[in-house]
Parts: sequence; structure tokens; C-alpha cells
Amino acid sequence: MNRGPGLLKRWLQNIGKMKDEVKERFAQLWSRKEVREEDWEELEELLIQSDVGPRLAMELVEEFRQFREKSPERGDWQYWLYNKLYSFLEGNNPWLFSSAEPNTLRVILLSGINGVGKTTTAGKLAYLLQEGGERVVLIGADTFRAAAMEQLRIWAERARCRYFQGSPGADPGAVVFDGIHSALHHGDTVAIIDTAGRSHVNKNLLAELEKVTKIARKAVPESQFESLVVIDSLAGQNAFAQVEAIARVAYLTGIVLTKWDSQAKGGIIFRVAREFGLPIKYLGVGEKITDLLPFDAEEFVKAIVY
Ligand SMILES: Nc1nc2c(ncn2[C@@H]2O[C@H](COP(=O)(O)OP(=O)(O)OP(=O)(O)O)[C@@H](O)[C@H]2O)c(=O)[nH]1
Ligand SMILES: [Mg+2]
Repeated sequence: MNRGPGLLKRWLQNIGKMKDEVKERFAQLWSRKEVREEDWEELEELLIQSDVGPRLAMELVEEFRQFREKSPERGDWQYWLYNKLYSFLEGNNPWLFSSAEPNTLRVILLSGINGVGKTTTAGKLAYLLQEGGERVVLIGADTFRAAAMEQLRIWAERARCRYFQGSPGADPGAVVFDGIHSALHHGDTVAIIDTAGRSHVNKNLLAELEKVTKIARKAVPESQFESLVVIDSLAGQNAFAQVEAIARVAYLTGIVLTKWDSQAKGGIIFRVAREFGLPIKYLGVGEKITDLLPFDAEEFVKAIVY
């Protein structure tokens, strides 16, 4: 994978607040003789503002306090913070299909709430995998809107991959079934399924996602299936509840965090990893076809702490 200087710059995007304010505050509290209760509260507030979520913020502050009290000779707090933050992402395997057979069909299902960037991610991922030598087909399971089908067709054109389209209004489960069989027939190595956006209040759409997932899972061995939920980096509490509902039906194996280039704050990475207990696979960093980065936990935490 290409990891040039441009890539590092995009990693660093949106961790400014964590890097400057939060890290600075840790350093100050570490070196001060007396720390007042308000100072700890202020650190917690800063962490919450960087989007790590209230639970994680509390945990970090508590443990840092303990570490500080237990280390009178003033150990290496940066090393402590690195290990602590990294532990939240421990085991974050960013690769797809770690144990799959090469050259046989693998299936990626993309799901998520409305407008988070599923179709765009499908296109970027198709491009990335094609560049890596795969034969990719994009399968359009969002058959409700003609515009959605056209949007995916255009992405397939840009990514120079095959596109499998169901007929408008067709049952998404049937389209996925036919699409995967067409992929097997054509000797494609990766099938990427784009689904319709859905919310937790819509029981029919969730039931449909469950059905589509079952069909896709059954078509290939377990090691050849990835079910990725797409989450907007600006996601608030409400979005988390909706992703939970999706997680209950979609046998999720990983997360793609999109719109990292927008006003997102770095802490969201730790929060989604913690809340869903799933590896973050990619970051979407823009609207162009090349704007998808594999997520590297170690590099990311290093960039915050050092
Ligand atoms: N800045 C930025 N914009 C993005 C990114 N990913 C997607 N978008 C934009 O987000 C908008 C929605 O993207 P789509 O891919 O259509 O989202 P979707 O989840 O397929 O939407 P529905 O199918 O309607 O649920 C588009 O304007 C995309 O260009 C990203 O990483 N960064
Ligand atoms: Mg879409």
C-alpha cells in the first residue's frame, strides 16, 4: 500500500485538538505538583470535546490519575498514554479477508444509515482493490431509486470494474443472489454489494438487510465474507443507536469511517472501536476515488501522542 507523505498528512487531519490541547493538558497535569479536582474535570471535558465519548473520557482520566499517583519518580507519561490509547484499538486488524483463499470469490457487503457514504465507499473500494489486482464487480442492491442505481454505475465506470444491476424495484435479496452468481460465472474475485440506507425505526428495511446479509453469507465460505458498516465521522449519539440496530442483523465484521476530511474530531475513532467492538478497516477522506485509506492503529496513535 502506498504510504507517502500525503498520506501521513491526511492521517493527521482532525486530530489537531487531541494532539495540541489534550496532549498539552496531559503534560501539564503530569508535571504539576498539585492538581485540583477542577483540573481533572477540565481534562475530561477536553476529551469529550474531542469526541472520544463520555465513558472513555472518564476511564482515561481515572487511570491517568492513578498512574500519576503510583509513579512518584515521574515515569514516561507519553509512553503510558500511547499504550492506553493503543489498547482501545488493540487487535484492530485493518485487512480484509485475512484468512481467505486467494483467487476465489470474496464478498463485501456495505450497510449503514442514510447518506453516510456507502455508494461512494463502494466505488473507492472497487478502485483500490482493482488496483491491487482483483477483478471486482459492484452489485447494486439499492433498487428503490433509479438515481441510486445510476450513481453506482458511474462509480463502476470510474473504477473500471464490472457492474451488476438488478431491475428497478427488484427484490434486493434476489439481486444479490443473481449478482454473486454472475460474479462466480465471470471469474470475478471480489463482489462489493451496495445497499440502501436505512434507519433503525424502519423495521421492514432492517428485515430486508437481514435477508440480504443471509443470502450473501451463504454464497461463500465465512472467511470470504466481510460485512462492513459505514459510519459518518460526525455521527452523534442518535447515529450510534441506529448502527446498533444494523449490527444486530448484518453480522458485521468491520467499520468504514467516512468524511474524515470534514469537521470530524480524532476521538471518534476510539469511540466507534469501543462501542462496536469491531476493527476499523478504512477511513474515507474525501469525495475522490482515491480518497480511501486503510486504517493503521499504531500509526494513528503515534501521530496523536508524539
Ligand atoms: N467529504 C467527504 N464526503 C464524502 C465522503 N464519502 C462520501 N461523501 C459524500 O457524502 C454524500 C453521500 O454519499 P453516498 O455515497 O451517496 O452515501 P450513501 O450512504 O450511499 O447514501 P444513501 O444511499 O442515500 O443512503 C455524497 O455527497 C458523497 O460525495 C468522504 O469520505 N468525505
Ligand atoms: Mg447509496
